[in-house]
Amino acid sequence: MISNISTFTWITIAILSVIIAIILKVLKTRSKKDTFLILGLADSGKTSLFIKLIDGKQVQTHTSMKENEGYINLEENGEPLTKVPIHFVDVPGHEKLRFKFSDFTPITRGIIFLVDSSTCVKNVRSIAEYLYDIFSNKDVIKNNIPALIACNKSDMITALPPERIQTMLENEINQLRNTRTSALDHQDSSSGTDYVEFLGYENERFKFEHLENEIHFERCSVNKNEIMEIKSWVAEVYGGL
Ligand SMILES: Nc1nc2c(ncn2[C@@H]2O[C@H](COP(=O)(O)OP(=O)(O)OP(=O)(O)O)[C@@H](O)[C@H]2O)c(=O)[nH]1
Ligand SMILES: [Mg+2]
Repeated sequence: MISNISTFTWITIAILSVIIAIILKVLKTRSKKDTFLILGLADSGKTSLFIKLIDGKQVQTHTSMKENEGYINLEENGEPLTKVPIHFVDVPGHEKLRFKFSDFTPITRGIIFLVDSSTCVKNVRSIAEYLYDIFSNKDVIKNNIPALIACNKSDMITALPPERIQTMLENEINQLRNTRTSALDHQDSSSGTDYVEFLGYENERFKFEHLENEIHFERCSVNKNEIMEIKSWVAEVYGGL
């Protein structure tokens, strides 16, 4: 009888240990920050980039209604750039769908934000608003998530260079910061639920370099397969080979 009980106890302990080990492994995998997000307004080239990273092909894309995600082997001229495949998530840029990006920020290692360099003048407000939401996201702040602002469609004759885009966005975010924070000043603050993150330094015009997060601007053209800067940046942030 005694030996039966102890056998039963041992089996129970063994089963429980296996279950606990599995739970811990799942939790660890879930909290691993190894995802790269591909964000940006609709039509900026996110899905084109996602597909190009997978197989180097250029395909006709349509506006996305849901995320594309997958593990991709990053390589250049047949040479791997990282030891393991990288998890990428392309989040649709449609205004009503883009908020989904925050579902992934707890597991995000880096953000690739695509800008259409040929239409960014007319879209500057929307781009700045999206960037404001990203850089005030609590995970992006807490985990100091780096971002690459990839100025796409550089093949277009109307494309602006990254330096011009950076200055234009800094000016726009500066204005947006004033509007967002002053709108709050005029609200009844008794509810205490509204909170707007103040980006950058107080009493100084906004600059990307004032953020804690590392931010780079690069030009690229997904259609012309000029995406080496994006791949190298991902490999560098991930830790390379
Ligand atoms: N000229 C040029 N066109 C590009 C480039 N990259 C993408 N495009 C085109 O831009 C259009 C939109 O590309 P998508 O990849 O579907 O854009 P998206 O960002 O996924 O858009 P949503 O899914 O609506 O958020 C397509 O017609 C692409 O062929 C580029 O480097 N140069
Ligand atoms: Mg898309």
